[in-house]
Amino acid sequence: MITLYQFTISQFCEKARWALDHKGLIFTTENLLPGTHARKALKVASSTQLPILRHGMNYIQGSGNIITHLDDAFPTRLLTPEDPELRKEALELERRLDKDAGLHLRRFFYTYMLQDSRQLRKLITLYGPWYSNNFYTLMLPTIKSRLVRDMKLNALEAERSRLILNNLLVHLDQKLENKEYLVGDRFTRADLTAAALLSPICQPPEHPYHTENLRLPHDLAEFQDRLKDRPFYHWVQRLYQQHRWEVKPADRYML
Ligand SMILES: N[C@@H](CCC(=O)N[C@@H](CS)C(=O)NCC(=O)O)C(=O)O
Repeated sequence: MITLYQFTISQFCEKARWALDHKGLIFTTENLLPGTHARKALKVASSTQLPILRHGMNYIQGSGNIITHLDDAFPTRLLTPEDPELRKEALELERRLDKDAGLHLRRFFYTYMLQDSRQLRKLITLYGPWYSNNFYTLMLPTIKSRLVRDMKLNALEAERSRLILNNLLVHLDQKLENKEYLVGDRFTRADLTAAALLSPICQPPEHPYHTENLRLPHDLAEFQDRLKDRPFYHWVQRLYQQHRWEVKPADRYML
């Protein structure tokens, strides 16, 4: 039995979820809400961060650890290259992506999402429990100040994060100039990580929670518009089209 403890809209949870789907595994999800998630997480793991995967009696925390665990436990459709050089390259790139496309995109993204309380509430309650909308209407001011504190959301940090993200995007554009995939010649955890972590700004229609329907606040929408012709942007859309649902629901196997 496999369960993913997640926030539906988290990019790191999308990374873990995609890895589970890539393996063709049938799993259940437990959708937690930011704020109330901490108690649940600390019961089974050492910190409050999601995603956390429950596999039988084991709990694995962190999207990268989850991919490694899945490749060890289900060694078909490997996401980690077997060749030692390619494996090293994929893991190094994943580490950079986790930071630059994960933490920095998130900081930049939420700094601007805070400008639009309605969309912010819509985003964090997406597919949440029935009471989430009312709960967050009351809790939004508290949640906002926690987001600001935990993610260091302010204009200066957001600008620094935007520059770091831009460097990464230039690096990806260059890497993808004459290549289909980031490492070697097949889909690996580096590609999955890049596409999942960039999904908030690329909004691919194949995202399982249809985040493409979310209206971005003005500044963020303008930033997105400027990216739409870039090679990395098209590449993320293509990866979602070709690889996000490669194993069809009917062909999955249950444990
Ligand atoms: N390195 C971690 C990052 C996970 C992470 O940052 N999770 C965020 C959501 S995107 C989280 O759980 N934040 C709430 C908290 O830390 O309590 C991973 O790869 O899974």
